[in-house]
Amino acid sequence: MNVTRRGFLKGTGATAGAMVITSAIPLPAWADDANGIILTAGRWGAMNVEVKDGKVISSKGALAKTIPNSLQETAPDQLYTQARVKYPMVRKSFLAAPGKPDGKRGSDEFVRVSWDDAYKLIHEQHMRIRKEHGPASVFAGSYGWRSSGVLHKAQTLLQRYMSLAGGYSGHLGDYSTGAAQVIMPHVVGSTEVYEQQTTFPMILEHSQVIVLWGVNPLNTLKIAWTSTDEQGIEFFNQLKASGKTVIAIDPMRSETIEFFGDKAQWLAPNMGTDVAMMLGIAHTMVTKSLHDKAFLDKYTTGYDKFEEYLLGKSDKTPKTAAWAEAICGVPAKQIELLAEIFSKNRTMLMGGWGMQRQQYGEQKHWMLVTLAAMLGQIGTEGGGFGFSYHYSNGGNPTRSGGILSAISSTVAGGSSAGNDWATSDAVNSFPLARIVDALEKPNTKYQHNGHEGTYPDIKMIWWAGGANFTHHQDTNRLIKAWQKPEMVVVSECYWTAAAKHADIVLPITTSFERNDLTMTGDYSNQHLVPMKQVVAPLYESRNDFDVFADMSELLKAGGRKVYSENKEEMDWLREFYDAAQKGARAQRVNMPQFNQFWQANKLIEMRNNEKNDKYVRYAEFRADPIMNPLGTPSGKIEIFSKTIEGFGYKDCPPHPSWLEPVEWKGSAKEGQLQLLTAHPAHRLHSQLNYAKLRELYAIADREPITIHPDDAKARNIANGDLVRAFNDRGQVLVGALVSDGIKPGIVCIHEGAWPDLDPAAGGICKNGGANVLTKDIPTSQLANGCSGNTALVYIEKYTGPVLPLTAFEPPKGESAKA
Ligand SMILES: Nc1nc2c(c(=O)[nH]1)N[C@H]1C(S)=C(S)[C@@H](COP(=O)(O)OP(=O)(O)OC[C@H]3O[C@@H](n4cnc5c(=O)[nH]c(N)nc54)[C@H](O)[C@@H]3O)O[C@H]1N2
Ligand SMILES: Nc1nc2c(c(=O)[nH]1)N[C@H]1C(S)=C(S)[C@@H](COP(=O)(O)OP(=O)(O)OC[C@H]3O[C@@H](n4cnc5c(=O)[nH]c(N)nc54)[C@H](O)[C@@H]3O)O[C@H]1N2
Ligand SMILES: [Mo]
Repeated sequence: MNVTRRGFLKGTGATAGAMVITSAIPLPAWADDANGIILTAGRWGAMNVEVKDGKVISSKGALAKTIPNSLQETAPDQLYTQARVKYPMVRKSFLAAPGKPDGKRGSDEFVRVSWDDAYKLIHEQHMRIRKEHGPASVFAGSYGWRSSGVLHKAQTLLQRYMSLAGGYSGHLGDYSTGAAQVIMPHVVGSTEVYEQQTTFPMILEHSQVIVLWGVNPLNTLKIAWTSTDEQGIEFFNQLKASGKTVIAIDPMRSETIEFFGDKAQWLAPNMGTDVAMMLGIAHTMVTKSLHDKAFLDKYTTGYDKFEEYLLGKSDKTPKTAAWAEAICGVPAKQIELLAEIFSKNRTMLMGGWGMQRQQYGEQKHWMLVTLAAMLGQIGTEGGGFGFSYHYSNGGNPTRSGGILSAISSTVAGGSSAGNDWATSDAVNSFPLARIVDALEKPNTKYQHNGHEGTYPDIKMIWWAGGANFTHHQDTNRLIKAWQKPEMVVVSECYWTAAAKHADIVLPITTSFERNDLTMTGDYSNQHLVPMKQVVAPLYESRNDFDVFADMSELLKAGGRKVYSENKEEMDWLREFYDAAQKGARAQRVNMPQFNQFWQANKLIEMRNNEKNDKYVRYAEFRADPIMNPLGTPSGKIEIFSKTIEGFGYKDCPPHPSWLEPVEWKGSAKEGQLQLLTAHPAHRLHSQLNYAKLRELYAIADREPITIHPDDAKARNIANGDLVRAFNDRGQVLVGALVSDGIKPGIVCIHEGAWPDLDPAAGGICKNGGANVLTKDIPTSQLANGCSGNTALVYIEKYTGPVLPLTAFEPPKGESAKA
């Protein structure tokens, strides 16, 4: 099959010949159609996509692996689901009276319009709003896991357009590590969460005890921000075979703990009580003199003040193992044993992020670093702590070779390059997870990391590449606040709840309908993968790049040229590739010429670097803390932070402390359970919720809720029952998964099910969207992170009317002709 002959590249800007797939391409063993295999990639890795007669039949991972990755099989679903947005659509009453909020977002019908009419409508309202209210009233901080790629970067492309238009309001931080990424620079001088870790080979060679503290790598390593290099899950598989001691601390028996089986010890603390548990371990260490005083003296500051708290000298409460047991529910004997095991072995504490996505989340990672400092193994081979082993294959060594550059949020050179356009970036940025707070309280002051900020008065929102109706806490509060702006535009491939709550929805291509490039492994940069277009854009979908380039033309004649820097898709890719090739050459790694690479339909694997293979985080600091100080004010690990003390935040004291969250076991009323919203195995957040994979996990056609048998029995709930989970923020319909794999008193609904609220049935979410129940509060004033794991709920057997699922159905008016 000669793909170009189908002519589907027409108008995408791809150069002729770019997509010629010849039979000379070496094929993976599973393929039987020599002409139809196209290499591309997603967050979930490099994929071979099988095309027949212009239609995608299947997709499979392109890298060898031991453990299959379910997400790689979803290409046909991604393209052909009924949930695709097919045409530009406008909310009926918005079309009748643009720019006048009427409280109907989410309940109105949609009307199909032409692309030109959609552009014109957006442009006119955008210009009016900008003129009346200034650039800060335009929110373009659009967050989310848009598809992989260095060109088709939805947010960046949106911001590039908004910069040309004169600036916008943006965001600070993210939902992932909101708390940790702000506290860690105060403690160790870097964010830690997005950094290369002591490598997997070093762990396998040197570590004796590996602690999985709230980490579920078998799930979370299925994806990476760039594209997974797939080495992380292989590492955990090797770790399992190694016979090393693995201890997993998690309120739920996660997929990872299941995977390790009897090769790991599972300890289940109550949710959100890890700081108490760690304090119990620390206290035991001090009383048994197991802590490394020399390390604490040489490499840390403020331990003495922390020890006063630990021993109860400052607050009359010694943080003994028995004290900890009463809070975390792990027996004191086990806590004491952990102190012995950790301190007498080379121990690596791997910390996940779910536990910092909670009120006072900052304390978790601070305390874990403090514990590691007391163990004195930071900077040793295989010892210390690591906060990115479960993410983007953080322990895979960095390769030698080329790294792709990417499109930026401002046009090259800006005004200095001779165009008279402002290249203003964000004019006001506020902590991302506070967006509903900002909508509710425009022009109000807030605290963030020692600074005072002021929320903008948001009148226009353009969201591209994120699913904020799934990702944000307290959906009902969000729905209300979302009625306020004068215009909401959503660029989407699918009819997500966010799209259904917009005024204007623009149909965007999936990554299979355009050309791009990606590296694999956020730290390793192991492969460079062509993300080839696989099929023609479906329906009237367009690339984000083209949408914003077109919109730029409306800003000013010639604007498309300025936006695109006069380069189309393949020109950009060639440029990014050439930059990588140049970088590779500097490291004496050869990469083929772009044309040759693109024709070959093959990825490039970068060369191993022996030095990087042996990378040990903090080794240089350990070797010489004077010459290699940390980026903290003292240059040392700060167990007490004078900077944070100076902020005077009651919700973030100057040393790691146990603080009781507003909603947790200790504050639960009779019948209330704690809600865990872990990340899902067969989705990336909300992405792929519509896919066939859903059959692997859905119960009674709903998102499952994991319930301990004791909690189920007390409520007369059986496995497979429909369950109503509720609190004063909302209610959801879920399917009961009764299992002893969760601590009693806790239930889990994985984040990411598409909200499907039914106004006719009391607003119940028919698809089990976890965030209908969660609390929208900041972790603290320090970081203002997301607290999606802070919530109490009631559950009961559902006995109401049958409520068919509508989550994946397009809204009313979708198929109407323009
Ligand atoms: N309760 C609770 N809530 C949570 C979490 C939790 O643990 N608990 N986790 C939080 C975390 S860590 C995160 S990162 C967030 C995730 O939140 P998001 O990143 O917003 O979630 P995704 O479902 O990945 O949404 C990505 C969206 O981009 C769309 N998209 C994909 N490609 C393109 C493209 O090329 N162009 C455009 N325009 N759109 C595209 C997809 O269709 C999808 O709707 O959720 C957060 N929310
Ligand atoms: N398959 C898949 N992979 C993903 C994602 C996805 O949605 N699907 N999301 C990606 C993104 S954006 C991110 S940010 C990362 C998320 O990575 P994480 O934030 O680490 O993932 P979570 O599932 O929220 O939490 C990890 C584990 O912590 C446990 N946990 C939760 N609360 C507590 C607690 O209070 N104490 C203890 N000890 N454990 C607790 C959970 O039960 C879970 O097993 O994953 C990435 N990888
Ligand atoms: Mo995340």
